[in-house]
Amino acid sequence: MQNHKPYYTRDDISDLPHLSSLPGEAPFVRGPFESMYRQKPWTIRQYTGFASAEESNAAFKRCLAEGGQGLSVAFDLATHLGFDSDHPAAQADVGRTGVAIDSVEDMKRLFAGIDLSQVSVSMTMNGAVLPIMATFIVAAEESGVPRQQLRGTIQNDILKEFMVRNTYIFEPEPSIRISTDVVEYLSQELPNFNSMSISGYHFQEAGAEPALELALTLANARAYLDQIADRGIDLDAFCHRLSFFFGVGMNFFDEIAKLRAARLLWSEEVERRGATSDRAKRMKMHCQTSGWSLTAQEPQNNLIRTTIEAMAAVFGGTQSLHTNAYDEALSLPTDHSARLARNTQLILQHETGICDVADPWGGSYMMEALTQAMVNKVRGYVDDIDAQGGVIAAIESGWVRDRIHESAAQTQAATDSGRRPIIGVNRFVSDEELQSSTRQIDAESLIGEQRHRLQQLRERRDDEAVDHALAALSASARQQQGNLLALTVDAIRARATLGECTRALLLSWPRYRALSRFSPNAYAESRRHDASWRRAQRRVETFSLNNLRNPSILIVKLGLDGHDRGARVVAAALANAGFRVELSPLFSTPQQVLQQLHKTGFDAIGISLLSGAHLALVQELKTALDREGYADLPLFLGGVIPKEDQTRLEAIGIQHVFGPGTPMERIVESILARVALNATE
Ligand code: SCA
Ligand code: 5AD
Repeated sequence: MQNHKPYYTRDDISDLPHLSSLPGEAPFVRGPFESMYRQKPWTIRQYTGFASAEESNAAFKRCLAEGGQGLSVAFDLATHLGFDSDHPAAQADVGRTGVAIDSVEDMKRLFAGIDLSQVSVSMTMNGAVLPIMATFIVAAEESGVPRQQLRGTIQNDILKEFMVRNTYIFEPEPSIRISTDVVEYLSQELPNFNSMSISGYHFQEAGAEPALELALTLANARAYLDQIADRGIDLDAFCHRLSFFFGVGMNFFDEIAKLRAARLLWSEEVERRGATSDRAKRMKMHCQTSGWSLTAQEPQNNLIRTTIEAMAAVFGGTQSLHTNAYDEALSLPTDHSARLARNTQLILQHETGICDVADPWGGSYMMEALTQAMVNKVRGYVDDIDAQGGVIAAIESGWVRDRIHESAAQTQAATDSGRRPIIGVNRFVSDEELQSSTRQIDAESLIGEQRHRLQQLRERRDDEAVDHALAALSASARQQQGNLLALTVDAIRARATLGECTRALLLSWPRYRALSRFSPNAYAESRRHDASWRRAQRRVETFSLNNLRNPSILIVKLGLDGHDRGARVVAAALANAGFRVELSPLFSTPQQVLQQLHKTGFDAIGISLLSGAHLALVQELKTALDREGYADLPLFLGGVIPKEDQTRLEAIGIQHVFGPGTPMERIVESILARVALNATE
């Protein structure tokens, strides 16, 4: 998979222009700072958030007490999509993948007892960036911290939401206005706050290989720079508040090369646009080890994978790092697994001497050659995007989603065929079941609590002031005037909720709906000659000959979970095996699933869920199916499902749960066997 030479020599680096630069010097291949980790090691910043503001606050404090150096907030999906916790569409997802925030009161409880003038806070928020940034600003204001002292980062990278992450609310055009309003407001009001964290991580999680990840990140960054320049913001004064975010997977050498190449390409880009200061040209980045590389089988192996990935991030010169917990292929981290994940970084910082030397790989024949190869490959992708008219055109044409989907499907095919070894999954598999406990979220009492708090907020506030502020927000959207973040801060200060601020904008800008698609050839190209895949295909063929039709399956994404890499790869594999496959739109309700069933019958339904909301959502769908006469329709489930939930899911009516790492032939054969049973009855 990694295309490396057996060894490298002086000839491989003889004409590389970047070789003579030092750490802290343009083009910053060797790191953004001269002293690097000797002066300040990277920030240990663990992504954390679940259930209520209080529970997450306790986790933040534990995190800081145990050696964490910055905070990084994970919000739940309801918050991401602009729903208050009492909204009917959000019920199954409240508090599951992050903390539920409805108002400034929740935000104040989230940071109670934490000094925001001292700790920098990153917030992964894109779709609902206006109300979340506003609640943070007002919470700090009311706790007495001046805006100038607030340090942190808001992700505010909406383009990649349309490409992969899927937590958008509005269509691309208004969404870009929102993100640029946020940049403009923060550049004036919160000079120490990074107003965008332009993300490659999510491309990697969705399946992109490192060069594609970097190319898409830079393409998005260029689109943002165009917007920022249009507002007349001076790049020299501002660029250092654009931050980057990359995933680091198991391609050890290439990942280091990617981070070095990223700095070089960014420095060139900013310089090309006329900026001259080093501060503007030096790229700063956060990294996260790869969630996709973690396995549900023998989860403790993930500690080892994460350590290796963390080392690549540090050798690459990251400024901030999240190390995944070993149980993340099963559920959110427990206190114990979160502690081990953090200790991975503490051990690297304190026990290894890694912080003593800046860019220890500098000058290596191999690393310098790989860095240049990465630069060249990325430039090639960026040229492809430019040739299509830029990144927005490439999103609209489906080019981006198709490239990532192909890359994901090829990786899955390489894993299933064994060409890409994964210990405990396709090599050296162990039968031993290692039980590890998982974090449980008591969503029912959380929703009750949030409902109660929302009621209290609405009773105590001045409704007229709220209506007035929300009307100003709607007007600004309609008339294309004013700064949306400034107006949202006013509304939030008057105690408008996150859902209300979102609704005020939805009056002018409808909710965006995307189509999900897959390509049947993406998976199987490289498996044509694999015996086990051919066998699965033959079984489907036999079914089709016997029944004079192909078996069929509807793959559905339920609730607010937008992670669709798995659903699309499974759809591609099943289609290639000979199934007739349809993929439901993201965020489908049971009602929409029934409509699809009424329109075209299916032999089975495959549900994909990574949000932890499986028990409630599967039950809801099953009840609807039974009511409408589909009680016999076999249901399958794939995703991040803790072992202890499997019996309950079977009792609801799930035939089989497929965890991460299940080979496609096993999925095909087990669905086919069940469908065949129905067909002969
Ligand atoms: C640092 N400094 C130095 C130095 N090292 N100065 C001189 N010499 C050195 N060696 C300075 C910096 O310039 C900066 O000052 C200050 O010290 C703080 O250091 P820093 O390097 O900027 O570190 P930090 O404050 O931690 O900021 C890191 C970064 C920021 C810039 C990358 O954006 C960040 O924290 N990002 C985190 C993003 C995040 O957590 N994302 C989670 C996504 P100045 O500021 O004055 O320059 S999780 C996700 O999305 C995945 C899951 C999902 O939901 O999909
Ligand atoms: N807390 C901790 N880690 C999380 N992740 C996602 N949500 C949370 C959370 N609330 C991590 C997982 C996942 C990646 C996207 O981020 O590792 O794979």
